[in-house]
Amino acid sequence: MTCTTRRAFLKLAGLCAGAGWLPSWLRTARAGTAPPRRPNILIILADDQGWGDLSVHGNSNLSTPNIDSLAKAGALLERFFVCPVCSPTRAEFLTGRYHPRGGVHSTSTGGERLNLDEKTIGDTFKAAGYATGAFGKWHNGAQYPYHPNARGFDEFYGFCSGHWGDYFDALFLDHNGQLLPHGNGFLIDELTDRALGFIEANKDRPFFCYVPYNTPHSPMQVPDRFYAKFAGLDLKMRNRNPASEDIPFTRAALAMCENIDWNVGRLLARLDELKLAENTIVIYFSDNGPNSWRWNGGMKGRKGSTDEGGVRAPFLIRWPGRIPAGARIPQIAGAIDLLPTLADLAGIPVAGSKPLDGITLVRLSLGLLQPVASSKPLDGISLKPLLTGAARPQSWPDRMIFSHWGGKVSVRTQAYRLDNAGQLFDMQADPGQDRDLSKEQPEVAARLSKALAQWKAEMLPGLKNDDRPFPVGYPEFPITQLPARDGVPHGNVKRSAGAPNCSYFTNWTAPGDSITWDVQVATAGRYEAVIYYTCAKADVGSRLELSLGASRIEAAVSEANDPPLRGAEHDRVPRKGESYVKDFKPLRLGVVEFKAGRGLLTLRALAVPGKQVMDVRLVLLTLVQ
Ligand SMILES: [Ca+2]
Repeated sequence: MTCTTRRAFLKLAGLCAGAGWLPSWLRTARAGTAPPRRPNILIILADDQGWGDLSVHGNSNLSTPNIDSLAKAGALLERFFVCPVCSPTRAEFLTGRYHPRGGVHSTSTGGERLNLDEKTIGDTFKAAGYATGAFGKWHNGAQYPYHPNARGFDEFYGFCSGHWGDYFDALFLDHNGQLLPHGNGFLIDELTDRALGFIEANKDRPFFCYVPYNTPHSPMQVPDRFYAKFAGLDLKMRNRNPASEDIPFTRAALAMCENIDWNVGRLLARLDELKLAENTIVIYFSDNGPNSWRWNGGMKGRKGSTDEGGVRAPFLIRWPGRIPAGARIPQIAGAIDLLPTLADLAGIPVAGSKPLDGITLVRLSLGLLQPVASSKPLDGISLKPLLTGAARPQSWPDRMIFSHWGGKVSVRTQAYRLDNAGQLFDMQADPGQDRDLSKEQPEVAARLSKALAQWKAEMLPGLKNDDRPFPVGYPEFPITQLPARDGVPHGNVKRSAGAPNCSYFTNWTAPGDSITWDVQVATAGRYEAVIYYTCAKADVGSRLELSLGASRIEAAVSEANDPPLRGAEHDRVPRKGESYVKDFKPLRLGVVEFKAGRGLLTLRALAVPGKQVMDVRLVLLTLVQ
């Protein structure tokens, strides 16, 4: 804001105050009293929980009273849309922008990363003076400055990958970049404990607490006391094609959802105990459709699909006294709307969102608000008028919300969905997408087809041409984790599972084999190099080398570490893509000097006396100077 503009608004504010027009809090602020504290924000995000996996939506197979209570005390958005899979939804929530704009094109091997020139909702609230914390599955980049600690979150506890291999005493969690040997108890309970600690520690200042749980995503693990009810349960409500349903999987998923509900109850109870409930906005939603065929309101599609069942998610929001209790909001909305909505509710101006209203401009002019650093144009809009009841339904714009994954795109309006194949569905008369109307309503189909083609042309070209290296070596964040997920195997080396996310490298049998990471060293200097490994006793004695450009360091494998695989003993149904895990131990290679710049960090063996060198979970590089 220029000085002239600021003076103009000060004058306006003075006139308004003189006319008694300003709200009472602003008048008291001008008289020297502090304005009311901004609302705290608590956002709980489930992973692979479908719209149908809540009792508030009519599923009598399970009971989710704590989550449901948010709708009783606040609002439920009946048509809330996210992406077909995890990382793009998180990117859209974080930025208020469609995920291709931020470079997210995959769920692993670096394609999940959110471009560094994007600003996040964490940046927005941190800049406005909030304490910010994230507790759970990040899934938008692991290496600093992709790490959540560089994306606006003061505290992070969880993991950055798309899934984790074992939820009990989980290995290798990340706390502000520090690698933790193992966690404590069932992961969702532990993440909640951490979030509770954050809330308590920041109870006297505004906080933004993001709790992205990683269930009911597979592997299907849940404590006995939640599973017992479902172990032999006769499911009353089934998928629209019952023959497609994997009943044991459904039972496990529902038990995991009840565990989430129990933890949501713990969070809400703590807000009550701390007398924060009245001034805390609580949101609950999920990141994509259900991860199996189970009851989902008769909708077509599941996780991975751009049809309604793949992208419609639960969305509940509570702010006592501000959002009318029991509101049901039929207007379509999406994850792209959360940044502008929450900023608007908290009175934080965001560049790129809708034009600022007069009150906000006055508050800016008085210095009561700090404008957030300029960000890029948003795709989402503020839902505040809908949530507070200020909007007249007839004046709300009929929007288009686009869903994309893997090159497939569909578009939703209030009345229709045009699917990836060009079929048109009346979503009010035919919510299950059974009857294509594209021939009967060609003008609607043509209008939506044109919009969809424009969206594709704007968003998708070049999206998969990902040439981003993995950054290493920032003095303010000296530890870089380079997991197997982000490496490339060569020769005989294989991944331990089809999904790279929590995999390790195995079958490293010959000196011609290697493992590489495409890295960008930000700071020239000395780095301590550590490999997390396992090695059978009979294979001890290999010699290996880590190199980058002309720099290299050698080490010998002198100690066996041969723990059993973990995970299967906790699986309620056999897993498919995810790797089991092991208690990998550190092998310290020593200190090596790297130049700044891009290169291939390479692990290779110099001598292999046994059957194989080792299994490798990750390389840890720490800038020591
Ligand atoms: Ca997910």
